[in-house]
Amino acid sequence: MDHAADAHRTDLMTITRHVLNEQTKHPESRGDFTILLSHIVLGCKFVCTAVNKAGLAKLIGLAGETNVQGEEQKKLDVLSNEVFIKALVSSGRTCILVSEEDEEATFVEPSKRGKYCVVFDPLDGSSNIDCAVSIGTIFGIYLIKEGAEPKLEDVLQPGKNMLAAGYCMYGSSCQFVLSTGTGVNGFTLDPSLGEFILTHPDIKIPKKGKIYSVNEGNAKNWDNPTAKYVERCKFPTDGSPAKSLRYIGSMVADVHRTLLYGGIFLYPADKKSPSGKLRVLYEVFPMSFLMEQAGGQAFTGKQRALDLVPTQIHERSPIFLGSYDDVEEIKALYAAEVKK
Ligand code: FDP
Repeated sequence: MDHAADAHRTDLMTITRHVLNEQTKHPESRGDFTILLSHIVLGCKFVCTAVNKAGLAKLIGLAGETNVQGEEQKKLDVLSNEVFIKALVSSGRTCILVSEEDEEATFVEPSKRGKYCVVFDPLDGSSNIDCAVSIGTIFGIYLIKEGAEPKLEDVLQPGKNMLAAGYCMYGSSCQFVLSTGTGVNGFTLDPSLGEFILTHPDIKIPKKGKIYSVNEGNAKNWDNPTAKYVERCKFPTDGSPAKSLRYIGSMVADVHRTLLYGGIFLYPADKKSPSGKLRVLYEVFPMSFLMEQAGGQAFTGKQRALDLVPTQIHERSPIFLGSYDDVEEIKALYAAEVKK
């Protein structure tokens, strides 16, 4: 046995150690955020295990329910939602929970209440479950005013007011990506230790990318700026090489690749879905928060995504996010369209 190598394994930057280090920079902190995060991490580890076992355990398949978006719910969706609700309530640090799977927000009973609101999609990309493609959990965290009674308006805030955001991707490895507003860090689950280890410190998205990611099957219904942008990706007019197309159809996986390799992910509005498909609170905001923190941009076709003020918890918005220069190009196309 290589004892030196084994000893080294205990000197790793785990996610808990990382967050505790961050906490020491805020002397007023009582550790509430660290406790909340450890409960989110626990939920992710549980879902990761369930996702890995799904094919064998026959957990996949319809649970016979439809969710609030009218989509068929899979068993894993139901399970993941229950896991996160229980983990978040039992942390004793939350007061309002908004889940993609629940029509109404959950107000935590007063005896278990804390000051954080968590908006989340427990299992995003669920149409990919049956074929074992990467799926993930997305979350964003808001803070309520000290001593105030929690109310729905506390979660109907622009994304720029989020305190933290992140996702966990259940892929060929389990990756947890987090921003608390001071950059972005990526952690990989070491299954032998059951710990997320810092493997991608201070992620910065390349300024310009070589990949575009979109469901081109919707092209006939796109507006002019989106159609023109995608055309330029394929037939650039400035002498640059054409971009490659990569589209998994699972937001966490498509955004994760965009964050690491650069490029642009777009889910635009179209004639059939004038507000796009993706949900503001628990898809658009957390991913936009991470993109900006990594040096990229996120745009709705009209404004900076994080400036949007949602009026309903399950509201949707078009979204263009990724490398700074690539998003700048689509912004210019929309600005030109307005001037016409
Ligand atoms: P899914 O429907 O499989 O749950 O919002 C959910 C989402 O997946 C995203 O993860 C993904 O980016 C998008 O929808 C894919 O939508 P299309 O199938 O319309 O491309």
